[in-house]
Amino acid sequence: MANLREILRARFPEHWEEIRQLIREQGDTTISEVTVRQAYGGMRGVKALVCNTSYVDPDKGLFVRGIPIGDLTDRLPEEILFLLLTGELPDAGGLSTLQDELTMRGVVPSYVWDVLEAMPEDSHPMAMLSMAIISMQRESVFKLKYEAGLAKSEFWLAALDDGLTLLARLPIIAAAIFRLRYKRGKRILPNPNLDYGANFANMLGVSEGDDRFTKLVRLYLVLHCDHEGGNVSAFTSRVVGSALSDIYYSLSAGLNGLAGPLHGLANQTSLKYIQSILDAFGKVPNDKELEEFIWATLKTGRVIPGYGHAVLRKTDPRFSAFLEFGKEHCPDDPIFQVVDRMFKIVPKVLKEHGKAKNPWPNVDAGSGSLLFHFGLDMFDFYTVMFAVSRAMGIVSQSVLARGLMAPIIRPKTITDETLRKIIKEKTSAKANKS
Ligand code: AMX
Repeated sequence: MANLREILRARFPEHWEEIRQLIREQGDTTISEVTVRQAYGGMRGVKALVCNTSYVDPDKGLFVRGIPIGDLTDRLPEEILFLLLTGELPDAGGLSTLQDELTMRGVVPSYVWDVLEAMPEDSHPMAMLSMAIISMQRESVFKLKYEAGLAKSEFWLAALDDGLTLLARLPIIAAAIFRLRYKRGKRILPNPNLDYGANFANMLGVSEGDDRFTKLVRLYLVLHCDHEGGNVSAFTSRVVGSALSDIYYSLSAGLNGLAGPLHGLANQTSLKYIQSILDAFGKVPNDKELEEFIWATLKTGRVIPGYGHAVLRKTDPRFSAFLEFGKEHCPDDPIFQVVDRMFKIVPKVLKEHGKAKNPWPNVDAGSGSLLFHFGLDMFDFYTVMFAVSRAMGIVSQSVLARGLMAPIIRPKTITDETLRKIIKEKTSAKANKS
């Protein structure tokens, strides 16, 4: 039986030695250069960090440990977590051991409910989630053991302990936020006989007994699990974790970034936009009407939510998976029909508009419409769903960073003045050469 900890314990020293050797032999080899545009442009495309949990191919989308995300859509979220951490899918024994461990750790301390209940009624659910996570920091095993003099080679084990506890608690906390924030009644207790995704679906208390909703929640958790290490949430968590702040601090920080409109909030904005289309026309608009609506949005200087991406240059396969799900399970839903029609119209308009480097849909273009169909009708909550899934990637990246002794992250910044000086020196050196 492949056990998570045994695999990691065997792998880390070997992997660490490989990295050390590479640094010894090739440490000065250049892998990326930075242009002026990149220095001012959010470091887009600068290859300056290694992330092994996943990779985003601009044309093919997300690969989790080398497997295209489209080939993982029938897997359970727990299998994906195992894959993210170890690089391999679990066998039946490895899966059930992990599931048992998550069930065992899935107990939320009562003070978390006190914290959430004390928050103002109009708090954003993402602020509530972040607050719940940070309130539990006092329980960090990493922090306790570090203070007691934990050996560096054992950092990952304590990080994994914290990570699994957090992951086990997150769906329970997220579902409770949904029920508390939107006055949906009492919390629903976790059911130890259900898998991670089914349990989350059940605790939300919508579409009860509808197998399609359970499938959607599992799919949602799988598709959002990770997206390399340079996106805002993963990168933020990574930077915070590199100071050896524990996973409670680093996950909470990363999720604060996920809450931004250009990142994880886009699924909420995207559905709001779709609803505004339905409101404007009182029906699903035809192609011509929709095209005019899209142009009108662009002319006011706004972006089309759910379209474009910093790395992707083709349709996001995660969007395709949701589209397929919608076509199978709710083809007659007007909101889903707008999603489908936008896919036909928006890329054409964005290409003509000529600004966005990627005119194709990202994951957020369709996910909200499906959640809405099954009764998750509070848009503000969608980023929390995203967060529960993305936490798997962030926790995995953090365990790997500790296992591979990642140092503190500290890139160099320069002033406008220094930058101009560098340009001047380069230009005159070039002129002298010719
Ligand atoms: N609609 C209209 N214009 C868009 C656009 C869109 N969907 N996407 C990009 N553009 C514009 C940009 O605003 C920018 O305009 P500017 O030069 O006037 O500032 C120009 O095209 C170039 O941008 P880019 O290099 O193509 O994109 P980026 O890497 O700077 O940003 C992203 C990427 C996702 C923030 C951007 O495409 C966007 O705002 N999309 C809409 C919001 C969204 O869907 N976000 C979700 C992303 C996925 C995620 O993290 N969940």
